[in-house]
Amino acid sequence: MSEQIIRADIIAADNEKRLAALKADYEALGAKLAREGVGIDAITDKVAQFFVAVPSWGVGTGGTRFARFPGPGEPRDIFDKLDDCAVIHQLTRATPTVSLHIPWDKVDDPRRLKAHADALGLGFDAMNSNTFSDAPGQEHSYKYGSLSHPDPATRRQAIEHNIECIEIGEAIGSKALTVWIGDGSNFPGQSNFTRSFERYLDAMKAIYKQLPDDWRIFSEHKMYEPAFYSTVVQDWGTNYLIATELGEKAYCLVDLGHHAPNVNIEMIVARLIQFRKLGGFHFNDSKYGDDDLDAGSIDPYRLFLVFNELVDAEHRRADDFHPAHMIDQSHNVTDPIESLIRSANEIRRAYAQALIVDRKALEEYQESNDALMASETLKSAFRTDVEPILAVARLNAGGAIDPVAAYRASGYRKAVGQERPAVSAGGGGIV
Ligand SMILES: [Mn+2]
Repeated sequence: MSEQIIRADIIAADNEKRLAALKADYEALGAKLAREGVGIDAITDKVAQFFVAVPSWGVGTGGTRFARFPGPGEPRDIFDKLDDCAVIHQLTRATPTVSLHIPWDKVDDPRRLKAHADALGLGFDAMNSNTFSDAPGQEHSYKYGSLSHPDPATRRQAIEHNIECIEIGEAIGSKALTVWIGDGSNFPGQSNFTRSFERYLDAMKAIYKQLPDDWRIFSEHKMYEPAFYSTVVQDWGTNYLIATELGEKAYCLVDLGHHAPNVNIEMIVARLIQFRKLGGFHFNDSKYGDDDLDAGSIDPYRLFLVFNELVDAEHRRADDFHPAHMIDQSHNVTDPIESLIRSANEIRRAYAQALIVDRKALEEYQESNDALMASETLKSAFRTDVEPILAVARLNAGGAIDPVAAYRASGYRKAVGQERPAVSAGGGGIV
């Protein structure tokens, strides 16, 4: 039995207030879905088995390029971060794993991380390396790049850091490494596109060689920022080339915020699935750039359309299809725990809506060129309020019917605000 941070009676009391209404709503939705030939309990079971990893850096207050406004009770170290992650999972039952960031989450002995996570009933998802900022005391600076840096010693240092991330990951049960680099240039002529990419590929091959057989490596593309003219791994095409060059354990990671506005991300997802190179996601939402807002908060339809591709792939049993689901967000004006609870729910909502799409009808409309009804088939699923399904999935697994309400009722933020004195560091930020 894992340690429960929020008292069970607080969750039970909040659930009790909402139970009768939920039962009625679930029954009504069940009747509606039954008329459409969909069994609600099967959907609820699938939703309950859908999980998404929380980023350790997401539980601290992030910031912008201009300022950071710390909130009360911010985690002081990775152990506090794991406690906050456990609260999210306890209430949502959707986030049993945490994705770590090295060196932000580095401790003297990784077995301490494992022991703390075990006690909380948490596991670890992909490890994230950091060669986009300089750690205190490191010999070579990443100001002008890391894995693609012109200086071989700087590249070597970046390679070794990634290998260290794998070693820490092995000690705590992780099975994947995510590599995102900030390498690029700010001005035309500053760097040679071809030589930079050659150096990057060579460095990634050196990391790949050290990857255990049962691990995967995810490369993450991003159009711009911190570099504003060119970026070495700037789009999914380059990312696909990387994954192909490296080998069968290499996959592409899609961060929803790392594309130009209006890019058809769901189509990128479909392409990567088709060619067996979709490694996973960093879920978040954005309006202008890499805004790192809560998943589904700006464009829930886009999130649904991404999940429509995932469920389509699941439905036709696509080859080598087992994407990692992770959140990557930065919270500037909300309580990070509340934002992550909301995102986990929104991600499950998109999944549930995609599950109730009438795929047979959709295919028939596609084959007969009935554009209106094909589009309407998706819209009809998207319009369905699946909240009762999400709430019952949480409730049956021991979570909260309304996780944000239960969290607020628990007074957790106030309590950790008293226990944890404000710190200036802590490794938040936008990645
Ligand atoms: Mn990301």
